[in-house]
Amino acid sequence: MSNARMSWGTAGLVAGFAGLAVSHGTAHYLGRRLTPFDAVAELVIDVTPGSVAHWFIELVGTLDKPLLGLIIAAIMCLLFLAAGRLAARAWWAPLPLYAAMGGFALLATLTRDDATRTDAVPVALGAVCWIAALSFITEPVTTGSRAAAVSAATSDVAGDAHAHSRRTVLIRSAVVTAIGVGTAVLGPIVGRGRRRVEQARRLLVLPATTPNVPAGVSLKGEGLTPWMTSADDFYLIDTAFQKPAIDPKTWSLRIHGMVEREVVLSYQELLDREVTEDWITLSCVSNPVGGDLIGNAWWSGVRIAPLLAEAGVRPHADAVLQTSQDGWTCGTPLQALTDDRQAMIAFAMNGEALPIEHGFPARVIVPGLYGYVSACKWVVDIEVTRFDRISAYWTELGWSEKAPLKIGSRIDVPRSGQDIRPGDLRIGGMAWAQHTGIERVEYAIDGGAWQVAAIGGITNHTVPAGPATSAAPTGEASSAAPSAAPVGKVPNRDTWVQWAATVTVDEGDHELRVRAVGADGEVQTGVEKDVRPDGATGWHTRQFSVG
Ligand SMILES: Nc1nc2c(c(=O)[nH]1)N[C@H]1C(S)=C(S)[C@@H](COP(=O)(O)O)O[C@H]1N2
Ligand SMILES: [Mo]
Repeated sequence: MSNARMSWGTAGLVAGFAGLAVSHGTAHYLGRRLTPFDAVAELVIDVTPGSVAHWFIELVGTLDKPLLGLIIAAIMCLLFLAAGRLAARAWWAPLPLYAAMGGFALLATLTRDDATRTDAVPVALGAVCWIAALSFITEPVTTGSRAAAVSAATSDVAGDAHAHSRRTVLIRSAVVTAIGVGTAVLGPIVGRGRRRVEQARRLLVLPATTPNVPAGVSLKGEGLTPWMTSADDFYLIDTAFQKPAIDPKTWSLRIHGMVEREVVLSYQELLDREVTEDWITLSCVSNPVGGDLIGNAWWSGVRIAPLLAEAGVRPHADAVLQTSQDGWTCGTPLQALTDDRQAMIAFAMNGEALPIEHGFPARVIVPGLYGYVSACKWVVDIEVTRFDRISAYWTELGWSEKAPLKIGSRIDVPRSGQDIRPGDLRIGGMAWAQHTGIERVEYAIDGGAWQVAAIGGITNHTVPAGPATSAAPTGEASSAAPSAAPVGKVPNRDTWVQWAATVTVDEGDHELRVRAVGADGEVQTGVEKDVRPDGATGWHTRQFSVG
């Protein structure tokens, strides 16, 4: 009996340490400062009262940290043993314990000052490993013991079955241990590549200017989304489980296909060309009505049109197939790359080298198109071709071949669940009509008439010339205008705008809805369509209660 308890406990230990090793390996692989284990130790240090810490350090001197590590490790051993024994009852019985341990590690990890969402990955993988490894190791016993129980009743084959499942358990434990040790050893080695690239990236001095958010684009209103999206807050969408870490020294871009002469650019050759910079809003086709898969940044790069002209595009070409270093592809209409818009090979975002996950060292940005047909990150190959000869990653999966970004608008305030009192209420959000520009934004309360909201930045007309100050605190349409941006550089044609208004609300339940009108007169449709196959439509509405 105690033997059986032993082996369940041992299985728990093996699975537990494998999970720890996997979290360790991934944390190092991802170049994190702390492993989840380290983070737990830091949290313990944080919450230990000063007097206790002082007493402990007096007692053990500089051994304090190793000893703390040992204590935590000992507690974890007990918990791993317990998890193993729980598994003897049912495969799911250890789950609450694992969830509690994983939850605690997550809390420890995410409360570090320098934590980012990436820090959650090692914790999650470690926890998944606990569950998977424990059920993998013990599966022969659970099935075997049932078989043994059955056969024991009829014959003496039971002993054999038992020995057999024991052997399988041993083999499986060895496999799990090997995976754990392998990850722990390989993670840091493979991860060094990414760290080297990150270092190279930080040392780069690029011909990119630091963005100046244009005067007047930001309206007053708590909870409004910042007009400029920081790189950290910029949504991330890609198919790469491990983001390509490309050394700019080894990067090159090849432009070929239906051209007179191939063009190949090294990173330095790209930087040496004429630089273009612009505010451009990028959105994902999967952004649902009211969603946040959209962001606005200051991009620095090299215009694609002159590059294509240099290559000499042959007649009958109508598309460009872009390929990333990790093999992702997208098809872009040639016209969007050769007309007057600022389609570029971008190397910087908000004045700094592209972050690795946003496409370092270079990606494509095309105003007016959804990301999946235009914004290839880690781009290495641009093939001039025809739509009838290519198929790209997402179009193969049933998304549209062509996908211009649809006019849209979103409510950010009031937030859901916001505490609202009767009286004046500030409402607002974002609106965009890419490569056309926003003419106006309208809102309606409780199905009433559409009202015109204030919009940030320069509006195309409707707004009389006013003093060059930032926007009106109350958000009257007429006072939300002025700034000194040169004509033709209106930061709204290719960017989103903030909209806001102040409304008076009385007690009870209300509904707010919003719609945008483009500079070409297009009124955002209220017809609701799903994101598939070429972008969602419909008015964003928000229910709120006042009381
Ligand atoms: N190499 C590569 N580039 C890619 C993708 C991808 O999966 N792989 N996803 C695209 C999609 S669907 C979008 S919406 C944008 C998102 O860019 P971001 O992650 O920098 O916001 O990148 C595009 N470029
Ligand atoms: Mo996307």
